[in-house]
Amino acid sequence: MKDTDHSLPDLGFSAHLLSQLSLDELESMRAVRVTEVQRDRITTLSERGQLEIPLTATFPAGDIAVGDWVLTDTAHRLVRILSPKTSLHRRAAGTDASVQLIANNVDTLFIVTSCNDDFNEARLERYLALAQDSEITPAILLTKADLADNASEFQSRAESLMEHLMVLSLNATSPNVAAELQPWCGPGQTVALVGSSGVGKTTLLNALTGESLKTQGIREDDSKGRHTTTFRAMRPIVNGGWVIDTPGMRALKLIDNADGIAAVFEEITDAATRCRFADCTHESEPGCAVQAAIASGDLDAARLARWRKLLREEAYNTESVSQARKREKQFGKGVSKAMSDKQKLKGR
Ligand SMILES: Nc1nc2c(ncn2[C@@H]2O[C@H](COP(=O)(O)OP(=O)(O)O)[C@@H](O)[C@H]2O)c(=O)[nH]1
Ligand SMILES: [Mg+2]
Repeated sequence: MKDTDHSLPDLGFSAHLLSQLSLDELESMRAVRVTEVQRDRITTLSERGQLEIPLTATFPAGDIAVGDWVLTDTAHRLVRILSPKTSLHRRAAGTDASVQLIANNVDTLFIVTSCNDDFNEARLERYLALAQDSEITPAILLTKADLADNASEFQSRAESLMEHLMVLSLNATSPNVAAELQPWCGPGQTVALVGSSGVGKTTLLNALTGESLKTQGIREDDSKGRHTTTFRAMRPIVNGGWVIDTPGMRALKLIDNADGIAAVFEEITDAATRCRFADCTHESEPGCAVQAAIASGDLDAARLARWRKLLREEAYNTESVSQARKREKQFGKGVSKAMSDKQKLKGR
């Protein structure tokens, strides 16, 4: 990354972050933005340029996300992580029931899919719920519109996934693409790219940053371990703003996103308020407004099925993470009790 000067507003510093600093901190500390998180250190950027800060046990890598703002003291030590305005996180992949931070302080989530078999309503709804829940503006980027003869069909299918949803059909390889995305970029703005392998994320990233990272076809975040060495990083956009690439976001498991799901499926949540029974399951109860909407063609049965599935999944993920946390806590208590018993024995 170039070591150019960036003002705090250009870096995305906002009132939300400023309000977290005391007068003392304002005078003696520096707020810096995290552009890369490695296992043992973070790379940050401030008005004074780039700075690498070693991580310590107090601030392990798992607690800091790309896009975070942190406070540093005069010796460039990490003092505090400022509470982010928005936070993208998911349930970690695999059986390990933990939460994984993806990126913080993102303003717009570019959900990238292509006008081909990659297009999958259920997956897009999942990303939309994630964005809604984090209060990040979502925009769907439909790449490879140049290769499809039915791009407008994909466009309208995408638009039907949520009220007032911004959908852009584009050719990610065209020289105009950065200009087309400009409305969401600009000084102080942070965008993140999510989507499956092969949909054009690296191509878009290169267009936005003017860099030329290698495009990878479909192998980049293959679950079979053929990972490339790409890591999450925040990069400057040519005409201002920042873009965060999120490699390895293929298996997206939602957690604590019930509100986001309700917002994406607003027409179902709305209809449900008109059901005769408050605990209506929308299966076969009399007076079910959701089933009535399906019968009248106002609601798509497939969409209802996807809503149910997503809700079930989300509940399962949220529950297993909270169970795991409880177990960890109990284990922790057991350990500290054993320790204090030991101390008592020693003291005798
Ligand atoms: N024709 C065309 N090719 C595209 C488009 N977007 C991506 N590609 C090509 O698709 C392949 C995968 O792109 P890449 O950016 O590596 O996808 P990523 O895995 O999401 O990072 C590359 O060969 C790109 O040139 C598009 O809109 N139109
Ligand atoms: Mg890529």
